[in-house]
Amino acid sequence: HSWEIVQKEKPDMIHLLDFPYNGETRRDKLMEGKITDNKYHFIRNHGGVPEIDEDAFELEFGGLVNKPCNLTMKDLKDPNKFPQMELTVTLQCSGTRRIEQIKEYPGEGDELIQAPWGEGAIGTAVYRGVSLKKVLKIACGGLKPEAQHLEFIGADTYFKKLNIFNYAVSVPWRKVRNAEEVILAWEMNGKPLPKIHGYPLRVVVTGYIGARSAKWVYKINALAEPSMGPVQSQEYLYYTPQIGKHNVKYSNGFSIQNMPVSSAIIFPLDKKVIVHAGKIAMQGWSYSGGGNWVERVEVSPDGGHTWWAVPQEQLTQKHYHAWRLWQVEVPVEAEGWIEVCVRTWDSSNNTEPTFVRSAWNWGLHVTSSAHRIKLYSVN
Ligand code: MTE
Ligand code: MO
Repeated sequence: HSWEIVQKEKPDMIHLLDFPYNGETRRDKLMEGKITDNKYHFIRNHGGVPEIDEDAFELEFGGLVNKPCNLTMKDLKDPNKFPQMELTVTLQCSGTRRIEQIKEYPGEGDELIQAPWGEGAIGTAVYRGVSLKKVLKIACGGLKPEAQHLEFIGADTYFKKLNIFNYAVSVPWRKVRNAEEVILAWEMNGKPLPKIHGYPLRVVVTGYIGARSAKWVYKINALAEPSMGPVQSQEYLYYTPQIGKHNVKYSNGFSIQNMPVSSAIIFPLDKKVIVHAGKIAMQGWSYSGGGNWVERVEVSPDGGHTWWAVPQEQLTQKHYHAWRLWQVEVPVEAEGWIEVCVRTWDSSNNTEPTFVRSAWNWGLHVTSSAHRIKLYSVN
């Protein structure tokens, strides 16, 4: 079913897996503009695409809320009940650029859970919906004092170790409470949320790994502890470097929530021959989550010995919740094989580890190291 939807609505993706469907954005479409067209926005699924009738649909609130309740889409979309908001948000899968870690050392899992993502598991859209904080306040009368986490349950199911689970994740309550940066969205770039992106309703959690932005959300629980669902408790863990197949234990990893600063060179492509007159043109993206934004992008023509800042006017606008696309011409004298790289600095002065081996982890998540490619320079 999901493959049929993809063929009809998103035939031009870089298809990674047919089922569960996973697809990456084409390089040219990644660089087309700050907003990624719905037709090309990456897709990450753990199971199938549920068929939901919007008119019959109800979002259920339970657990440690003061007043458990159900809301229809009509309730949620009624501006007299809940004020609406729009946010431009970059969603990045924590598996972005995983392929570099796989090439370095093998890691956890089979293809089914660990798609071999390149640089295209990231995209930016304008989401319209309501602030989850406001809905909890208005419809549920707030949360009980012992509530610390909010669990989002999706209508899709997937298999793990012979059991069947609904997709379920959680975020700390303070992430929702402290700012209106978690939304229940029904519109993506001015159009109804596409089926494969969560129709009729999804959560959009700014600054967090894509996994927390639950699609097809039909149930929200306030909890004292993080969700016990396997996606929250057993996946998206950042393991210590000593962890491998022989000794993996969930307790040796911490849960990845905020997305760190990262970047990618999109053009030129790796291993290309470039004929030039002293300068090589480059393009790419830079993003930082965790309440940070991209301040500066630097490129290196010599494997990271010298760095050139990309002039601010060659980056798209500075943005709290979204990436910045950039283009630059970097001076190159050398001929033959060269290594060019990019690194980004964010608003907390964080930057990226130098080598992919510094970022390697058994779960193959957050490949945040400086992105390096090799080019054959003909000057
Ligand atoms: N929500 C549900 N219900 N099921 C899923 O498999 N995948 C998550 C998240 N929300 C997922 C989900 C992951 S890992 C990512 S990266 C984002 O959705 C991707 O969102 P997109 O497919 O709209 O790009
Ligand atoms: Mo993801």
